[in-house]
Parts: sequence; C-alpha cells; structure tokens
Amino acid sequence: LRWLTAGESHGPALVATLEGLPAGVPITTEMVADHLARRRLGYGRGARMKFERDEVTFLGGVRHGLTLGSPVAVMVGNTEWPKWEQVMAADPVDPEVLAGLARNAPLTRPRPGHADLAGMQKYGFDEARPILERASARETAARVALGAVARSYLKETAGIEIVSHVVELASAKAPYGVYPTPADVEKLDADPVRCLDADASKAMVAEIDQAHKDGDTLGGVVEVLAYGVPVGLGSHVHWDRRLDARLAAALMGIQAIKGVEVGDGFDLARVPGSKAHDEIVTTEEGVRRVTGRSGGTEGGLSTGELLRVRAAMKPIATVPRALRTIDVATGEAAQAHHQRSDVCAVPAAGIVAEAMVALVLADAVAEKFGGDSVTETRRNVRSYLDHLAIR
Ligand code: EPS
Repeated sequence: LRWLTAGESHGPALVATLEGLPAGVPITTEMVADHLARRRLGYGRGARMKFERDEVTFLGGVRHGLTLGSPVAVMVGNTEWPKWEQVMAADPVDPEVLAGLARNAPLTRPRPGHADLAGMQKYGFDEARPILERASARETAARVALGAVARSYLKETAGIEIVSHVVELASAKAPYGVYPTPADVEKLDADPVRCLDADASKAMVAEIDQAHKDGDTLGGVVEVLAYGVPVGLGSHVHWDRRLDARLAAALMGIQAIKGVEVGDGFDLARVPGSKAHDEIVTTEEGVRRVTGRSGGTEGGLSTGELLRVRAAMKPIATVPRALRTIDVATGEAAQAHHQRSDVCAVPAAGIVAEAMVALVLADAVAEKFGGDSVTETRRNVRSYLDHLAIR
C-alpha cells in the first residue's frame, strides 16, 4: 500500500490518497464520517471540536459503496476555512489586507514542545504559522479517513477487528490486563475518556478538570488491540519487514507520541526470561500461547494471538499557562504564544492509533495475501490458514 495526506489545519480541506487495495472493499461516506466523529469525542478537547464539522467527500476509487481497485482519494473539508480564507490563501493576498487581520499576526514566540522553533529554523521562516499549520494534529483526520477504508479491508478479507482504549491519563490508570473486545466499542465510545473501567474513567475526568483549572494540559497512554490477526504477518528476515517495527514507526508518527510499547514492552526488561515469554501449548483450538506478554509478535512476525500495542502521548504543547520561550523577532525572553487549545486529546489519539494500526496491518495483509478483488484476497487468506503445517 502507498498512502499520503496533504492539507493544513486552517486550509480549505485535508486530502488523502490510498493506493494498492483490491476492488470490492465496502466503504461509504457514512462509514468514514462515523470514524471521524469518534475522533472528535473525548473529554478535554477545545472549542474548535464543538463548532467544526468534518465534511467527507470521496473524490476517487469508490463506486456505489465499494472500492474499484483504483487509488482511493478522500477529502475532509475544514468548516473553519471561511475565517482563514485570506490568511491561508494559496495565491498572494494584498499585504495591506493581511496587515489588517488579527489572525495573521506573526507568531514569533514558539511553543516549547511544538514543531514551531525547529521548523522555523529548518524551513527559514521568521514566524511559526507556516510550520504549525501542518504540524497540527488536525492532519490526523485524514489518516482516520484512510484508516476507515483500511479497517473495512481487514475485516472483509481476514476478519481482523481493531479496538482501542485509554489506559492511562496523567496519573490515573485503568486496571492492567483488561482488554476490551469489539463488543465493548460502543461502551468505550460512550465514555468521556474512552476508558472501560468506571472508576478510572472518573479519575481521568477529574484530572482533566483540575488541569483545566490550572491552565495546564495532560497526556496519557492508549492501547490498541487487533483481534483476528493471522500468524505470519511481517517477517523476521529484515528489520524493516518486522511487523512490530512497522507498528512502532506508525504510532510514533502520530503527533505528540513519545513512546511505544508492544505487548508488555518496557516491563519485560524488568523480569527474568522465565516470566517474560508466552509458553506454547496445544489446545483444542490448536497451538496457542498461554499468556499475551509479547503483544502478538515474535521475531517481527505476528503469532496469531491478540496483537497489542501502546502509545504514550505527551501533554499538548499549547499550554494555557504559557511556558518560557523567546521572541524570535527580538531575541528577548517571552511567554509562548497561546490562543485556544485542548486540555487533553488522549481519547482522540486512541482513534488515530487505531487508524495507524489498521493501515500497517492492511499493508501487511496486502503484501502477504495479494489479490485484486476482495474475494481473491479472502480466498488466499483461507487457503494459507487451511494449509498451515502446524496449527
Ligand atoms: C491542534 C490545535 C487545535 C485543535 C486541532 C489540533 O486547533 P486550533 O489551533 O485551530 O484551535 O482543535 O485539532 C483539530 C482541528 C482536529 O480536527 O483534531 C494542534 O495544534 O495540533
């Protein structure tokens, strides 16, 4: 698979293309819109989430609810655009008009933790607008749109289903080792922080309320689970074919993610080998691992067990109680710029992480099973599983 996104946070729209999926994947505007709506949920988001809508339009690759096998192109309109039409215009705008716009005031006080400063230095801008527009997590809407296509492909061809939940938010933690299933998704989406445990959810909401009062922001940890992943996606033979490496890169590529774990991750480094691995047994269902510490990958290959990855999001860099920085126009000490911001976007990050896992798995499924129609891919998956020598 190949896929790309384009578009700025306050531009007219985000666009995304995805190439390499077979024909016959069921996908509708409504399916994409549903996932985009899930991404907007979550306690602690800012004002923009309330008044902006995600407008989805397929521009190519889909006909009557099914993919054609041609590149899929999707556009997610920014309903904020009319306010930014001049500030973000593609064509030159009369400088006098621009000078009269408060929205266009140069952002010369870069936020610590944001792409602002290093981006200005690298790309040669004297203010942060040209950097923050693309660094913004608004772009994740485009990924979630493509993720909706990828997850439909996974379900249709291999029966793979993806679930995510928030397991930590600042110091509040959900009980370890409780894994929601696809049947829990509705309940998760109805929870203000997408956490399955009611007590932990309350504690997380309280953390967000406190941070809001304090003019602060919060991070947290999301866990993504993929059910029904067949054995043998990815490979041990080269670093960049390892499924865990591909998942880690994809998750680290989400804005504000600072750490990724596969299975028990860092905890495995703290226990002896006898407690770190998943013993293999034969059961009525066939060969199984008795525990899930590895997160469903061994040697860079999927094992056929539950796939489990976690991503740690740092607190949002637009901190209302602005941090120390410099004004790059004068070199003087200053406070970082701040207009409005989310207190916390961890629940949304879980939906984005689902999309990234879906895109990585779709890539791995397409690579292993090929096929130009969904029926062909499905047949290939079934044939492979039916003929496994050890099962
Ligand atoms: C974002 C800052 C906020 C968020 C935005 C991501 O936007 P603004 O600067 O316009 O207030 O609302 O997220 C989205 C628009 C979205 O759809 O997720 C940032 O700096 O990353």
